[in-house]
Amino acid sequence: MAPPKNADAHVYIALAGTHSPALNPPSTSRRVKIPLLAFSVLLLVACIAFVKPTLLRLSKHVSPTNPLPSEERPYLPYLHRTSPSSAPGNCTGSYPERAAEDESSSGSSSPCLSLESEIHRKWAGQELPFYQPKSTESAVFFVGNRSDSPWNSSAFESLRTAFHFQPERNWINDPNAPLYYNGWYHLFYQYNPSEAIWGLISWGHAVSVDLVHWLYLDLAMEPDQWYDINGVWTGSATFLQDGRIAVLYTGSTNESVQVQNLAFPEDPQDALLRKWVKYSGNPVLTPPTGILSTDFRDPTTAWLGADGLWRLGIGSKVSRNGIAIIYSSSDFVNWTMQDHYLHEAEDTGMWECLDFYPISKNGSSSGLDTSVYGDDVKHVLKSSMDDSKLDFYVIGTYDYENYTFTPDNTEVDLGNGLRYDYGKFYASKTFYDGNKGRRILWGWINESDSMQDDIEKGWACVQALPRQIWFDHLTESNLIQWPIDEVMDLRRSKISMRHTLLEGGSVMEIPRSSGAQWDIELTFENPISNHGHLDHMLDTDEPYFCGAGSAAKQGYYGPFGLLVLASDGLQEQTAVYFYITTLNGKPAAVACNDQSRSTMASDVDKASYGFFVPVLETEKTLSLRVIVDHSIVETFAQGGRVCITSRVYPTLALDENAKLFVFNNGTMPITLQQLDAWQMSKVYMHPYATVQ
Ligand code: DQQ
Repeated sequence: MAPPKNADAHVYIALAGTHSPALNPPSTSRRVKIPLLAFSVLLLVACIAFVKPTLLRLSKHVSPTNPLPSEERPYLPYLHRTSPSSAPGNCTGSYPERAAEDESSSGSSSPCLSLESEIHRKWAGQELPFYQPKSTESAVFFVGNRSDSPWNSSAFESLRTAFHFQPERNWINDPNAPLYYNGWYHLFYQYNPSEAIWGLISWGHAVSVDLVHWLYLDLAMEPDQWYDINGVWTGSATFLQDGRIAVLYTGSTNESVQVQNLAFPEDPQDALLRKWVKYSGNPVLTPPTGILSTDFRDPTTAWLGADGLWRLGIGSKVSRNGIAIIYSSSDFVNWTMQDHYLHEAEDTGMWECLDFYPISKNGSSSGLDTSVYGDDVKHVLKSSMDDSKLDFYVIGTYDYENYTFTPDNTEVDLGNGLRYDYGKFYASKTFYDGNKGRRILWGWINESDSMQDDIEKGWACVQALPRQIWFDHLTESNLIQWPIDEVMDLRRSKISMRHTLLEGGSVMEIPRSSGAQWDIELTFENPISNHGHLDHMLDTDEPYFCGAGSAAKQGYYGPFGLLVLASDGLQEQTAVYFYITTLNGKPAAVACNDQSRSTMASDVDKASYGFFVPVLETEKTLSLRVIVDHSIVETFAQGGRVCITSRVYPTLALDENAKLFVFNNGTMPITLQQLDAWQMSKVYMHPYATVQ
């Protein structure tokens, strides 16, 4: 067997050693040595046949140079390939009250993921497909139907996150109007103060000095006017030229019509912005002619145009086309609808939670305030797709004179192109942090378990960690997202591994890795750039996609990566990994979070999420950062080019019973160049009143 190029020398020295007797001439004592040798070989075979499996079973894991035979890999109970269409669980569903309707219209057998795409474009020198969901797909909402729960109340407590933002109890959804004001970061959020399911929504409110530790304040706004009596829905904050903060939000009226309302802080001297006053002339906008009364919501942060007028985007749809309606105003109260849409995309359904902002072309990680424009600036338009519950973004050029937006590549648009996150991440919103000169993204992570479990837990949903966001000037086609630096302040004790060869089919427990709160950074050698032409090793002409159970699919290079929230016996594990596949005849890397073995419980979402990762030819390593917080796994692949968030509910891998493993389920060895894993501390998150 010829060693693959660049493989670790010591492995092949060991192999060569087994052949060495044949290279030496027999000595005079050959007759004595041959039976001895035969006996030794027999003894060795016996050991391998009987002793090693026993030891392996006892230790439950293997060292990187002693991979388990494939039939004994405890982490591969699903060696057969599972296609997306046979994904377990059902991923249909929507808001609780619409679940039954969705169930009947889409059918319980609708695929959780379908990643087919006809659209290809050059992405970092590679032809990568873009994400195109089927209209029935919903990666975010899972509505289960459990009759009894496998968790008791203490287990539920173990599943609650330690450093993700979440109210003390009940239901949270979209982040609203994030802002920085006089020393405080503010987060408002869609909140049902009465129960752990979506319902009559108010604006929850919390403040922080570092976006990591939080103080809960009283509700900022409640449904108490005819124009928002059915819900104070999503909205955004804008700093006016005189420094005042104006909030525009959607109200669901007494007749369930969606209208836009204004509100201002009662006392601008109060840095905590505790009291809000709704404008007496509300609503300031009602659905225009031709727009359904329930398809008009979620105003953006406003920006100033070249003509000195404010501009504002609102999500809607016309027939099946998603649209961003654009308005202008000189006083923030009287708004005029423009004669064209900011943007429109065919057959994408209702657009929710629009976001529109500038980014620096030069790739600086600094952010830009929302009204900045110029030759050095590109714009990002984000829409949350009501049909699929997926957040798509598109990068393009905004014409400040004519207030039109043109995607860089007109073939790749909202609904068929880039996503912020290929897992559970929805209704996101950015804000410009004037404190540190950066743009920060908040996104909502929904549940993976049943509504009944949420009611029993008494809480549901969290916010993803705030991510700094900027343009990737290396690929020139996507954004980079990275947990804000303050998250690193939560890092405590560290475990490191360096230059570890993982044989094909091996899995290795990371010593001293008990715990469910981790920030892990790891890099692997990049087989694409390090091993030259891999054509003969690409097992199929079909690209690999992250389907349910996909960590069990054995390729040449991959899957390799990390098992997190893994139980001792590996009955439970969430695999986060790379797989080197083929795309248009060339090698390409896919990153996935596979939830299919994340829990012994049934009736939770067990889909696998992920996508192709742009990797430059010059990049010699593949990197993952994986943040684990009890029931959340947030993955940032290749420096944040692709992000994948999972919500998983183990029954065994709780708290100190959760462990970390590295694994390589490919047939080729792979080198883990570096792994650093930090235990993360719990954040301070309490009502403001209790610290007075
Ligand atoms: N959530 C809000 C709406 C928005 C939706 C209601 C998105 O304003 O469209 O809670 O999750």
